[in-house]
Amino acid sequence: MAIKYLKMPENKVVITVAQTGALVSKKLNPSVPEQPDEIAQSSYDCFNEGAAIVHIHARDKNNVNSGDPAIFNEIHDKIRQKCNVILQDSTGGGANLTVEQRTGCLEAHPEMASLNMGTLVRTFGEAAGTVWMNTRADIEGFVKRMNQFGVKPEMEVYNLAMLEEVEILLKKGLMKPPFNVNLILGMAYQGALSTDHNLFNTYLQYLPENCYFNTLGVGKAQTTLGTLGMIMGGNVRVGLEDNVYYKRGELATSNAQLVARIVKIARELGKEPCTPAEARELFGLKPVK
Ligand code: KMH
Ligand code: ZN
Repeated sequence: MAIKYLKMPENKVVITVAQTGALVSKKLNPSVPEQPDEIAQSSYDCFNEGAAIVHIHARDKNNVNSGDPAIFNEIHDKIRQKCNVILQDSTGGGANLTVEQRTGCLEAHPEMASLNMGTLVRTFGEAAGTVWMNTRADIEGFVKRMNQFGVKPEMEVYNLAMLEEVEILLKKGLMKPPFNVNLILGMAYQGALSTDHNLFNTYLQYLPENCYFNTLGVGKAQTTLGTLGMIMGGNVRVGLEDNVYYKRGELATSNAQLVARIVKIARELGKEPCTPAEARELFGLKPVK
């Protein structure tokens, strides 16, 4: 089967860092940045190590997941005072947020936002058995709201059915190419495909035309599948949202440490991390000073 997706230039890779997430906290790893100042400092450190995009989740003062545009604005302003990294907000939110609240971040004008491509059931923990709604109508609603604010979606794909949902969405013509897809493996909490190399390869075979892809392996697959993804012409997402360890039994000391490791591997493969300006040009985002 011929591959259809867009490959990155052979000597380049875009690194995204997901620093905070909705599920991890300082209890799991004291280095998880939760409040705006911490997120901004961590973003700057990651930018200095080679990250071009920061994926952002907001917490209120009690560290509860929030969709409040004021908090997203504060995070954006604090990051912008330090560097021009691409701002990508999460519309995934958290188990406590409604679909409506999850679009709050768009009012803070990020450059990109996550777009989750299907409904999933949480499998364990406090929210086990609850449904994370992303119906086809919700997805279209998210895209239309992103279009109002000039925000580019990154489509989050957890299983093969969601790749079909990508095809269905693209046929509606609501989004401009090139498209961005994040291929997720290993997120057992939300029933994603497991971190099997053959499953990853299957994702790649069904990835539509005009799509750049990110590899997001949860846990130790952040490094292994991330490396494979780069070899296959893709980009990589790392960070404490998806993996709190540096290696077995050893917590990562920071998000920047995880960025530094993937950049080191990229360079060994002959790839330089894209600057934010280079990534903006590739993905069709407006330049930012
Ligand atoms: N936690 C990741 C597996 C979102 O924030 O909208 C997916 C994610 C989605 O980051
Ligand atoms: Zn996220």
